[in-house]
Formats: sequence, C-alpha cells, structure tokens
Amino acid sequence: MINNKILVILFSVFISTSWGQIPQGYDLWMTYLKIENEGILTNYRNGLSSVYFEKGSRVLEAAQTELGRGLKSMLDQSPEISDNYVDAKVMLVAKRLNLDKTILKVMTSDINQIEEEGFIIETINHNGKEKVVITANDDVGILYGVFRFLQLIQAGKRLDDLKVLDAPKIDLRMLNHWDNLDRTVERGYAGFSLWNWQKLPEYIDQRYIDYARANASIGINGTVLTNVNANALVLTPMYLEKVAALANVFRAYGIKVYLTARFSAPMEIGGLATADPLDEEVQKWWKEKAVEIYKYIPDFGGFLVKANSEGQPGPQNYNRTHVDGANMLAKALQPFNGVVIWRAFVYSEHDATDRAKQAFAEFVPFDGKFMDNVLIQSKNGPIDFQPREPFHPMFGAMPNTPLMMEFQITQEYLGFSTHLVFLPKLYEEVLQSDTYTKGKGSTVAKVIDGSFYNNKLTGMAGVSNIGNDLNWTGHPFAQANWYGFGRLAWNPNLLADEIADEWLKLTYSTDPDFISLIKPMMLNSREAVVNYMNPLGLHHIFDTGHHYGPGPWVGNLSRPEWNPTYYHNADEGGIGFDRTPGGSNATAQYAKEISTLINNPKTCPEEYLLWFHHLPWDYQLKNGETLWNGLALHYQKGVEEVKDMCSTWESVKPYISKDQHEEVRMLLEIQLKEAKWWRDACLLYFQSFSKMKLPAGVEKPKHTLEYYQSLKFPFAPGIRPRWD
Ligand code: GCW
Repeated sequence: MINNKILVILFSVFISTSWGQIPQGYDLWMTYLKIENEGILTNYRNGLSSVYFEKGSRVLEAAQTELGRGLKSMLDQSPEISDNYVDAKVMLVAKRLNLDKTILKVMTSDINQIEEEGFIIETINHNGKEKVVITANDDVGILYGVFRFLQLIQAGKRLDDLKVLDAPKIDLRMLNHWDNLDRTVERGYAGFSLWNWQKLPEYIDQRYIDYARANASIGINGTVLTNVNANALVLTPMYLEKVAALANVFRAYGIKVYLTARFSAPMEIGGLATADPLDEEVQKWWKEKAVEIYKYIPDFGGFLVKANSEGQPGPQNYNRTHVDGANMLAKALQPFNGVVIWRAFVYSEHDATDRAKQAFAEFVPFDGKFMDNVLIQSKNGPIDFQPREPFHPMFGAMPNTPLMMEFQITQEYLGFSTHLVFLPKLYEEVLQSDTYTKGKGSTVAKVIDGSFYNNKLTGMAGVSNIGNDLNWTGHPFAQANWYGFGRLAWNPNLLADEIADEWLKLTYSTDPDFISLIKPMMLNSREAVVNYMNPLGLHHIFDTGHHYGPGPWVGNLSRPEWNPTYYHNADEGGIGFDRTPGGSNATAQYAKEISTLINNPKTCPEEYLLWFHHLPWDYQLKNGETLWNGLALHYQKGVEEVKDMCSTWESVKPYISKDQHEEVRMLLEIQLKEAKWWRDACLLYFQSFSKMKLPAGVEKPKHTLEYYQSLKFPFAPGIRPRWD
C-alpha cells in the first residue's frame, strides 16, 4: 500500500513537471487565446455584448457556435443572443438580403460587390449607435465572415473601424488526402488517416468536426478523402455510406467531398472485362455509378484521377487519350454538376525523353479538348515537389483549359514532419513566377485564378499533411503550412510574410517582440532547407522509395528517372542536368523571354543553375567561387541557418509555455542533425567526382561516404506497409 502511494505521488509530480499537460496544438490556429490587453478587452466586451444572428441552416448554426466559442475564450464573455433584429444592440450577422434598408444605407462598403462565398465585416453607425455587421450573400459567406472576424479580434483589431470586404479568388480550394483505406497515409508523417472507416458511418469522431472547422476557418471548401493511388472499393456501397457520413459533417462547414476514381474500377468492382473509355458498357457503368453516388451524397464534388502514371491504370491502356478518359467521367458527373480533376503528373518508363518534359508534351496538344467540368491538375513544378523547382511550363501554355495547381503540404521532400519549413514561401515563389505568356506580369497566380483566361472553373489543391497525431501535423509549425495553403487558395496573391504574421498571432502570441524574432526565422526556413538539401538547382537526390535523407549515389533502380544519378549527372567533368537546346531542350517549353535567360548559364538564376545546366566543377559562379566551392558553401550555409534557427528559438523562451518551447526545440535538434547528414553525405559523394578540397569554412564530414551509403531505413514513415 505504502509503496503504491509513493508511486502515485511520484507519478503525479512527474506528470506535472516534466510531461506537462496534454501536448499543445490540437486547437491549431483556433485556440482563441485570451486577450490580455485590458483596453482592447473592454472595447470588445462592450462592443459585443449582444448579437443578432440569422438562423435557418446548419452552416449558420455552425457559424453561430463558432462565434460563441471564440468570444467566450478570448473575452470570457458570452454575448446575449437577441432574436429580435431591431433590439440587437451591437452586432448583426445576417445575409444581406435580410438586412434592414436603413442599415444598408449607412454601410459604406459597396454591398453589391459581395461575391459568392465572400463577406463584408463593417462597423456602422446606425441610429446613433455603433454596430458591427457581418453580411454575405450565402450562408458559407457568413461562416467565413465569422471566422475572419474572430481572427481580427485575436490579432487585436479595434471594433470601431472595421471594414473588410473579401471573397475567394479561386473556386475549388481543396485538400488532397493520400489516405489509404487501411488508414496508412502515403507520404504522411503525422500518424494514421483521420478517417476511421471501420467505425463509420455510425461513429462521428469529434476530429471530423474540428477538421471541418479548421478548413472552413481558412476557406477550404473541398476535400478528396482518398489516395490518388486509388482503391476502387471506396466506390462500393459499403464505403459510400461511410463517405456520406463524413460529407454530412463537412456540409455544415461548406466543404464538399470528392473521391479518387480508379480508372479500372468497372473491372475491379463492376465485373466488366474492360475499362476502355470508349466502350459503351464502361460508359454506362460510370453513369450508373454517378447516379448511385449522388443518392448517397447529393452534393458530391466529383472525382480526382491519377491515370497512366506510375503504374496506375488509365485510358492509354486501351490506346485512348487523357481526353477520352476525362471526358467519359465528366459526362457521367455532368448531370449533377460534379467535376473531374484529372492529374497531369504523368511520365512513362517507355519514354526516354527528359521526365521534366513529359506532362507538357502529353497535355498541351489537348488544350481546349476537355469538357467544361474537367480541370487539369498540375504539380507546381515539372518534376515532383522538390525543395525548389522552376514553375511547371504547362501554366500559361493551355489557355483553353482550366489548370488547377497542386502543391504538396506534406513534406515528402522537405524533411518530413521533423523539419521546420514554412512552405508558403515556396508557394509564393511559384505563384508569383512570371510565365510571360501574355507578356510581362503573366504570373502563375493569374493563370490559375482565371483572371487571365476567364476560366469557368478555377482550383488549387494541397496534398494534406494531416494525420491523427494529437497536433494534426506532427510538427507544430507544419500547421502553418496547412494554414498558409488555405490562405493562398483563397487569395493566391497573399504574401508569405502576411501569412506568417497571421498564423503566429493566432497560434502562439501577438507579442510584437516574439513575432519579430520568429517571423524571419519562418520566412528563411525554406531557403535553409534548399541549401542543406538541394542547392543551386539540384533535385531528386533523395534516398530511394521513402525519400528520407540523401541518396545521390542511387543509380540502380529499374526506371532511369527514379534514379538520383539521372538528375544530377555528376561525373568528373561536372554536374547538373542539361536542359538547354544542347541537352534535353526542356527550356523550349517556356516562353521565349524565359528560355533565352535560362539557356545561358551566365543569365540563368543561380538557384536553377544545375536544373538547366551541366557545368564543370571549376565553372565560375557570380560571386567568383568555383561551382564546387559554391556548392559546398551552400550546404554549409544551410547547416548554419538551422543553427541560427535553434538559437532564435532559444531566445523566445519567455514568450511561450515550456511545453511549446521544448517540443520545437527537440525537433530543431533533429533538423540540425539531418542538415549535417545531408551536407556531409552529398559533399563526400560529389567530391568523389570533383576531386577538389572542401573550401575554408566548410566543416569536415563526421563519417566516411561508405558509412552514409550504408544507412538503411526500412521503416521510414510515409510508404505503404507491405503485409506480405
Ligand atoms: O512524388 C510521388 C510520390 C508518390 C505519389 C506521386 C503522385 C501518390 O512519391 O508517393 O503518389 O508522387 O503524386 O502521384
């Protein structure tokens, strides 16, 4: 007994000191931190003491609940909810059509400018009283308005002069989950899939609701539940019933559900002998499947398809084209306003041309041939979500086809969930790249938001980094990537700087000293990872399969373009992939203004140097260093930058809780260790060709090249486990 008591006491001491409470982070950027500033608090409390909130739908109910939750938590106040519109003293949340004429008159925002899903938040003076009005044309606009309002309060904006008119610039703002039905997540580093298929449809996990809230809070309005390497079973009644239960939860937050359609499904679950898109039986099968799906989910969004890519079945198996395949599915979904999102991530083992050229070559000739409810989804760069790639030349080259952007939020090639890398910096770089297709200023953002070509449909997808880890994303700062993706899908012209600012205030602290220390660290983190992994345009030199850590020496895989050696081409003569007219001529896929620049190594931006050129080790860089020295110094710089991140993090101890601090501190240690690993392994390997000494300032590697080559990680996360 006595022993037990001692044990209990010891245990509780242990819990309260070293383990702390439940790890922070479940609430994401919706923690609704208590406002500490007394002046602001009083302003809010008075200004929000009574609210009129229009009723009538589940979306409005969700919005009202959220408002209550946020105000309670930030102000410790539950405003009186008045049913009577006229009585409401200080705040009105209602659709514009239902607003009183006298109110409409005093609003200074141009109320006719509210677009679909958009909203106005404005402080007005009505009959001598100040009131905050949140209004929209549709329910989801109100929901978005409420979330924005709460974010403004958290950021400390005063109530007296609110005036925000905002609307999404892109129609489909979606997460793509690469979640398998066995709950593993391809390239997932934050646990297992959120979707508990076994317990659905009866059991609704609170996580589904919180997931929907988080997405709605940043304007995400679509989710693809399943992996693009698809399993046809999700289209069978047993699963559709479960999908319907999720769709039902998400509907209250303005989110539509989409599924991946395995092209061979008519054979696998339909018993047909073929999946040929021109076969009438096949067409009929998909039409009937669509009817069936819409019975379960009346607002089903549509299909996402990976076809004829990395072994996935597709129309080319029957000598048909992407157009045949996509349009067949589009016809089946058209009666229900569903869309087909057809991926352009294709490359073939039968095609010896530069992989970077293949998607463009396969799709551009089909410009204008797809049905109106088809979008072509292209990754941001022509290879595969590398730490840095030039923008995909398809953007701007298909004026008659809606092109949808696919970014990767999960960090397959960016340090999994242990490296702090603020991805909006990467997204911004891509979105602000100039395609020159309609002269200077033809940014990728303009291509995808439709302002250029007046696309009927526009979209942006992010491959999710979410799993069932307590904090959703593994690394607390990876939450910022989910957040930032949503914000950029809403407005592709937002700057990474603004996004970092918003996220930090909502997540950690509004203290300006804290922000001024941490924001620069976030903004530089992407460049740091480029430096310690893939500097000067190097790419795809990751260890094979799991992509964990460096593997530039890998050269024995069956498909040439799976080998890092294919991409860096290092030999005694030099390093890099020649994509100029003397090489693969991939540069010709870009507008003249760009190709002229990048074809010449002297004018090619150095961050893309080895992406486009094969150059001798003693090639002189702009700063006068040899290519070899420059490479080594970049690797070293990356390591130094992570060291700086560690010391910056040390300096913010006073601003956050011990647990919050400790969590990121430990992760940064891993990042530093791995940055050194990348530097040492890559430099030793490339040195075996350059035969040159490491320049001054670059630390000596700890181990031999053989040591780094011997490292194996059979259980690295993110690959589908094989049970056989
Ligand atoms: O980069 C590759 C990934 C695969 C992924 C594929 C794709 C879902 O390594 O895991 O498959 O891209 O985007 O289809």
